[in-house]
Amino acid sequence: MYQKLSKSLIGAVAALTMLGTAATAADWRGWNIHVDGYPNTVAMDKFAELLAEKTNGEITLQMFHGGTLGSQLDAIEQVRLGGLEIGNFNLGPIGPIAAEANVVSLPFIFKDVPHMFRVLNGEGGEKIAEGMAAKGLVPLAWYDAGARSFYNGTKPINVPEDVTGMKVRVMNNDLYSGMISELGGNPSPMAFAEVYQSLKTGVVDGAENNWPSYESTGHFEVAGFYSLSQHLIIPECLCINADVYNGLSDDMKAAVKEAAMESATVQQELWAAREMSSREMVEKAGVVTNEIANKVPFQEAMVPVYAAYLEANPNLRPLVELIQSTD
Ligand code: GTR
Repeated sequence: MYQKLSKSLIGAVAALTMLGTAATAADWRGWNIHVDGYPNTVAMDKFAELLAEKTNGEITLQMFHGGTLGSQLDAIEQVRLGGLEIGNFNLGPIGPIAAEANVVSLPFIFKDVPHMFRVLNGEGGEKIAEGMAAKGLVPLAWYDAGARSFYNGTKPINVPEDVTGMKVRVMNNDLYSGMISELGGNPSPMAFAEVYQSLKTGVVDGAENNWPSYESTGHFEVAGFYSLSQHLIIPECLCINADVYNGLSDDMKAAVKEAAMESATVQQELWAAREMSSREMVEKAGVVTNEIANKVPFQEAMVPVYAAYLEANPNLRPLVELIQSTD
């Protein structure tokens, strides 16, 4: 009898302990739009691995790649509301939610990618992060997404007039629609997953993206002229739901942040290599690339886009000026 009781007691204690673990441990779910082998996909898997390691298994993350959990716009909402904990997002579609983050979507605001990272790693990055956190999204680390350029199926673009009358897919953000309109084109905001079919069937004439996405989506197969306008250099975030992050102990916060920073290092290294290999791959497949000798007319055409942003957000003029005056 005594033995029986003690056995069941041990069992009960064990069950309680397990329950205790289950209550403190967290199983997170993460969203990513990209395919297997893409730098962001590899880096997000690395993040999941490091997270488990650095939290001694207290936090685990299941990654859902390829946009299987929905479009980027939906996923951003999900992470803000807590339906998902983690996402790798481009700051483009976050801009309409957090005006500070929208500053990176002003065409030609960054001179190049190193300039963007200098801004992000300084006061500008803090301001952007604060704006995002206030809307429920905490950026844990920044990913590289290179520069975006125009592509289409009919001709190289050399001057703004070449865009006139062209229907161009953009991400959901009024600044991008304004950008295309100012060049005389017709903007068509659309989810990433729909672009291939739209280019193929002529619903749009062109789009814009970086080398790796142009290649990984197969857009190069149906829009073979890539013109190096490099009009947008938009960072991406490894973002977490603000309540989830703020609810963590300081130790856990540090572990999560560390895992994110290390995954960003992995991403940035893979990114540099993939930009080159993607370009090489599509050019071998027959893509015609052209440099744009004079980007000034494109930049000048963007004056009304800046004016609209500053009119809507007069308080963010110092942020724009801070970026412009950062070396
Ligand atoms: C890619 C980016 C994606 C998505 C996509 C798009 O470069 O990594 O997150 O924003 O562009 O054009 O929708």
